[in-house]
Amino acid sequence: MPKYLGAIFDLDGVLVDTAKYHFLAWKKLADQLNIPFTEEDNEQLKGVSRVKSLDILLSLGKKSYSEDERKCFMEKKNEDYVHYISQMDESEILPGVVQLLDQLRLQQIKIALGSASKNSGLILRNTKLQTYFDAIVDGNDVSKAKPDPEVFLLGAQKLGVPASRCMVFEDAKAGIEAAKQAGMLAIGVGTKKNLPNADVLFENLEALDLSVL
Ligand code: B16
Ligand code: MG
Repeated sequence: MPKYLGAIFDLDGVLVDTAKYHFLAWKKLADQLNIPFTEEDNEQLKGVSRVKSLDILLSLGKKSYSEDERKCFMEKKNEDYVHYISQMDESEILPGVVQLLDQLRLQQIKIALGSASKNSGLILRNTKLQTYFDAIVDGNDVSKAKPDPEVFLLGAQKLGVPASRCMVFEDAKAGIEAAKQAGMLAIGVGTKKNLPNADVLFENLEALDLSVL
């Protein structure tokens, strides 16, 4: 019997590289608000919710705004982001992803999405990845953002697999914390420097060897 019966995938940074589009959309807003914002600053926004991303951006500029203004900023940012992701296709799937999903299917391991994004549906449709997923949980389904484990626990529940038999593929520190708090195997996709707490680490999914898990 395989040790793991469920695999839960983060979206941005694991299956596709949408961080570049988030950056372009936040950068446009930052420029309008005269907030200096670099690609390095953008690292802090990876894996965290839209609301938290705006908090970080505004704190970089030491600015504060009313609730209505903040709502309007998030809507504008999302409009720009959706414009970019509307043009995505299969060519933007990261290396090794399809091979890994095929391998998991062959081994009858159930597959779920566990993303903070509220735009996961559009991305999965455009990249034609959605057919691989037995369950989808994203920012529209949860009330607590990563590092809270809610998104992954709900994923496991939807798959009908105990948390202890699930593995999570994540590229963000907050996501690794969430997976560990959920009692799942936290597989980091990235570097030791960015993901020091991952249980297992691979540079990218192409480098992943399922047999070592
Ligand atoms: P949206 P993930 C996260 O997706 C992104 O990494 C993060 O940068 C973004 O702020 C968050 O989704 C919310 O995205 O604005 O589309 O709802 O990495 O959890 O798949
Ligand atoms: Mg991510």
